[in-house]
Amino acid sequence: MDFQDFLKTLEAAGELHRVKAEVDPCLEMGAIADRVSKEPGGGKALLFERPKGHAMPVLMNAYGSRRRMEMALGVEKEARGLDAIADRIEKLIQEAMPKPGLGFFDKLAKLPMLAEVGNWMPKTVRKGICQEVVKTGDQVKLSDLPILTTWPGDGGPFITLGMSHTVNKATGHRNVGLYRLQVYDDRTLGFHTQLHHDGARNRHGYGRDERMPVAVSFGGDPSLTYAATAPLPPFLSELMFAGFLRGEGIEMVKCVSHDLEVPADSELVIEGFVNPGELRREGPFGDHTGYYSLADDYPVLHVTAITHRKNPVYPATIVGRPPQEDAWLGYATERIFLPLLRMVLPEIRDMHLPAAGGFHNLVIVSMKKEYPGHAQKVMNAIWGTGQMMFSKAIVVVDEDIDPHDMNEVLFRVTSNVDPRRDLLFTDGPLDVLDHSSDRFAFGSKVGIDATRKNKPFDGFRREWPEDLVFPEEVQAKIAARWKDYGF
Ligand SMILES: Cc1cc2nc3c(=O)[nH]c(=O)nc-3n(C[C@H](O)[C@H](O)[C@H](O)COP(=O)(O)O)c2cc1C
Ligand SMILES: [Mn+2]
Repeated sequence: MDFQDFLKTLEAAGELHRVKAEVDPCLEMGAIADRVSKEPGGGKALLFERPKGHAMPVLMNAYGSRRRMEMALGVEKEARGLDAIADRIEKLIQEAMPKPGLGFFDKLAKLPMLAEVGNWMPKTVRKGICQEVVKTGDQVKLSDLPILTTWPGDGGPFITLGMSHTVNKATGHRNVGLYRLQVYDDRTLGFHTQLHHDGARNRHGYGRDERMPVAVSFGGDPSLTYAATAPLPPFLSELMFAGFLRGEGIEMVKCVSHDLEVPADSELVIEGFVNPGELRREGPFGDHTGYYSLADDYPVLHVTAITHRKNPVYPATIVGRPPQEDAWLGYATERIFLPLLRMVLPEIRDMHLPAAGGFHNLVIVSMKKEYPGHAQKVMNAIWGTGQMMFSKAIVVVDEDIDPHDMNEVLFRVTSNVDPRRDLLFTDGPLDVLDHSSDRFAFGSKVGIDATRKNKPFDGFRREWPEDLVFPEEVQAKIAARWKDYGF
């Protein structure tokens, strides 16, 4: 599926609203998308047909609902929706586990899904629609693109839904990450690769006099846009992960001004180089923390070419006070990454990253507690796992509690917790966008053990009261007689 197929699918499903009036990409578009994405359920996708001063239409809020996120990842017809992807991953993990008593070839024969891995790899092709129009040299003008200024205090216009392709020089691994890019002028962009992300790590692999090639692609199969936001470990390629999600490898074509490859069916590609050591003030930017992230020094991307298909659609998003479109990208991650987390923490039942916590600030997990310190062990493990290291507050509830039911979670936190006993304080890395800590990217964290303290190993000296539950026969009786009561 290319991006315009996705657009058609959205429209056929009644998920697209076309805005035919002229709309200014400076503030007006962002304000509309902010309001629509905050409607219950996330509102519709928005196609701005007439961006002021530009011919290229703009698509926003494309991923901004559960249904559209499911459509983007091809699971809208699955009963378990995004959890169907988690199920596939769980099955893969089980298949990959060594089975006792089987010989090597038996084992291979029993791995139908692992045999598919080859199909998920990206493939190189000679031509792509993303190069139907090629602009190099003096023809390169970022101002030709309908790039949004989303918030009034922003340092300028920002590209918000471009996927940055880089290569790790040491390993040859390709990385695709979704990073914002600030427009300085017609051929210069800020390259906002945050400290902890692979994009930043890749930059450090280039020598003192080596320019790092970068390509920023837009659109193509929506599964790659999601994969570019997913917290994959550096060795796991986003291209391959997107191939897994869509069941087929992505076709890649070589750039026109350097050797990187980009998805052949991209709407639009910006090619360029990052010079060694060159930094420039980037930001401020109204961010998904719900605040302006502070201006700081970041690498600069010098644009060498812009290529696009004949009638491209420009994809954009706005980030700001949650909930917004990106909450649904985060929701996909919550569902898809649960089985991976459970590989190392099988005691975890379920997990919830509430949108209000902006992905990192609040993690709620339900777990089966089996030994002294078990809830604290889970907290510490989460603080030691990939991008979950940023979690500022972790709430642990018992296995029978639904972590998505916020009323239930608050009930357990406020009633089960003895603050001096059940709060665990620690320090560690914070997301670079966090503003609450006095120090950059470092601060304190809290774990809240809201489990019942009724196990012998809890060392609780008084009696722990039981939950209030009516006997099943009484519940069945009143259900059967509900009409008799005049309801
Ligand atoms: C809408 C949106 C905007 C983002 N902007 C940035 C950004 O400007 N810089 C950044 O480093 N990460 C940004 N991220 C987060 C990264 O995309 C995410 O952490 C990803 O896993 C990083 O991948 P990497 O480790 O391969 O670089 C953004 C995420 C979303 C959903
Ligand atoms: Mn990565």
